[in-house]
Amino acid sequence: MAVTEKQLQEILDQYPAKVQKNRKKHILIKDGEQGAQIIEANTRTVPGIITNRGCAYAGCKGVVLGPLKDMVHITHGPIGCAYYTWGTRRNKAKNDDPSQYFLNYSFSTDMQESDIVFGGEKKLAKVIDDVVEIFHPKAITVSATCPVGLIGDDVGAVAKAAEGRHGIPVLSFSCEGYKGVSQSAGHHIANNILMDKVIGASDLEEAPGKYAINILGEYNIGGDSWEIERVLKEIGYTIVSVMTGDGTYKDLRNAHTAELNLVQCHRSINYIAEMLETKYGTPWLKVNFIGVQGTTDSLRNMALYFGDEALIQKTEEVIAREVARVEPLLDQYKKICDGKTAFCFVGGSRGHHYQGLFSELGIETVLAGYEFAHRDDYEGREVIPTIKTDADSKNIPELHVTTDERRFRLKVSPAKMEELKKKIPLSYYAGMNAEMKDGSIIVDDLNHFETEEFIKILKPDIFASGIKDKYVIQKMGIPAKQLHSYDYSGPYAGFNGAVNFARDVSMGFASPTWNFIVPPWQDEPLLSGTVNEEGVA
Ligand code: CFM
Repeated sequence: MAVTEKQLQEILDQYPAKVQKNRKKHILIKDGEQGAQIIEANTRTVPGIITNRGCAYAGCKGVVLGPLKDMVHITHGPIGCAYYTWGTRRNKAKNDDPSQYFLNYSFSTDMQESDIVFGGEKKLAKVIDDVVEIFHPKAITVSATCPVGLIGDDVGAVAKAAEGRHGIPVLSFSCEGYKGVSQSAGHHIANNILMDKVIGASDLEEAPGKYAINILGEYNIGGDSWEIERVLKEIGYTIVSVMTGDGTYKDLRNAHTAELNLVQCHRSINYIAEMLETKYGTPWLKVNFIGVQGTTDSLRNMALYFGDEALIQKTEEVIAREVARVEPLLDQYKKICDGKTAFCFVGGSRGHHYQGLFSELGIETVLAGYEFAHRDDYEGREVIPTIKTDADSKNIPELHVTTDERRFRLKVSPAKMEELKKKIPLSYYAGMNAEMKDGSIIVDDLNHFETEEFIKILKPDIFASGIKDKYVIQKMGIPAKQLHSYDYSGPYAGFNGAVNFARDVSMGFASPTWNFIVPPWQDEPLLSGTVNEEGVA
C-alpha cells in the first residue's frame, strides 16, 4: 500500500498556503524513474508545528559530549537543561575507573533570575572551581544554553581563565539551543572543538595494536557498542577510541593513530571523519551494524580495506559462526513479523539503519524520515556541493583543518583507494533514499499532524520513533517502538542485537493490548455544546 500524489495533496491542502509550500518540499514519494529526487532538509521548522526535533545544546552536550565518561560536563544555564540531558539517552558506560567516572552526576550552574539580570560568569567560575576541588577531573566541558547567549556571558573567557587556574583543559562550547535549526548544529559545534582540542593531543605516534580503528558515531545506546566491539575484538581489531559511546577523553586523544575510521552515524560525526582524513590521511568507512546483513557487510568491507588474508579468513569464520547461531533464533520471530509494515522515523541515522533489520524480519518500511538530518543523509554525499548555506548554517563556525605535516600518512595509496571505492563505501555515504522502495514515502521533520494523517492512510503494523510521539501512536492502536532509547531494552546492534530487536517487535505484534483500545472519539464526540438562541450577551 502506498500514498498517492492525490492523497498527499489532500493532507497538504489542510495547511495554510505558506505552510503547504514549505512542507511540500520536505515530503516525497519515492519514484526510481525520476532519478535523483530532491528533498529539503535542515531548514527551520514552521513555528506552531509540533516537531520531534531537539536543540543545538541537546546535540552538543546531550549527544556528542555527554557519553564521554571521564570528563565533567557542566551545563551553564537553568537547571532543566542539565537535568533533561542527563541519563535519559541510555548511552551506557562502564565505571572502570571510579576516580575518573562522572556520568552518574549532573552538573549545572543552576542559573536564577539574578544571574540572568547581573550575569552568570562569576557563578560559572565558582562551579568550575568547586568541580575541580571535589572531583579532580582531568578535563571539563562547559556547554552554553539559550539564556547564556542572550545575556552575553563570555563562557570562553571564563573557561580560559579556569584553565590557567587549574592547569587542566576546560573546553567551552557555544552551543546555545537556538544556534541552529535542530540538534544537528550542536553535533557540528561539538565535532569542531573535539577535533581542535582533544583528538591528536597525546604523544602517541603508533596505534597500540594491529588493524587499529576508531568507531565514530556510535553512542552505546542500550549497549550497542559493546555488542559491536565484542565481534570486532574477536576478529582481531584494535579499537583506539569510540566516539563517543562508553568513550573517554583519554582515548580520544589517541584517535589520530588509527588506520581506519568507521562511521556508524553519519549525521552526527561526519565532520570529524572528514577532518581526520584531511589532517592525518585516515579514510573513513560507512558501516551499519544494525541487522545481520548490515553487520556482515560492514565486517566484510572492513576486512577488504585492510586486505589481509588472515583477517579476511577470521572475519568469515566469525560471521559463519554468529549467523548460524542467530538464524534459528530469528526464524521463530520471522514467522510473527512476516508481511507486516513499519514507519521508521528517527533523528538522523536510524531512520535509515533500521530499515535493513526490518526487512530481514519480513517487515516492509512504507514511510521513513529523519528529524534533523541533511540532504546528504537522504540523497547521498554527492549533493553536498549543491546544498545552499543559509543564515542558520552560517551561525556555526567552520573549522578549517589542514594537513598535519608531521603525522599525515596516506594509509592506502591513491590507486588502491580508487579501487576500493568501487567496492566499498569508503569516505562515502549513499544516503537513505537509494535503498527505499518505489511508492514508499520519505518525510523530513515529520510532525504530529502528518503522523496521524499518514497512519490513517497506511495503517502501519508498527511505528518506530521516539518518546514525543509514542503515546499518540499507541492511542491510535499501533505498537510504537522507540528507536532512540529502545524502551529500556537493547542492545539492538550486531548479531545479538538483531535477536533482541526481533523479540521486542514480535512482542509488540503478539500483544493483544492494541485490540482493546477504543479511542475516546469513537464513542463520544470530541466537542459538544449547545447554540445559545439568544445570541451572545
Ligand atoms: Fe546519530 Fe544517534 Fe541518530 Fe543522533 Fe539523536 Fe540518538 Fe537518534 Mo535520538 S547521534 S543522529 S542526535 S544515531 S539521540 S544515538 S537516537 S535522535 S537517529
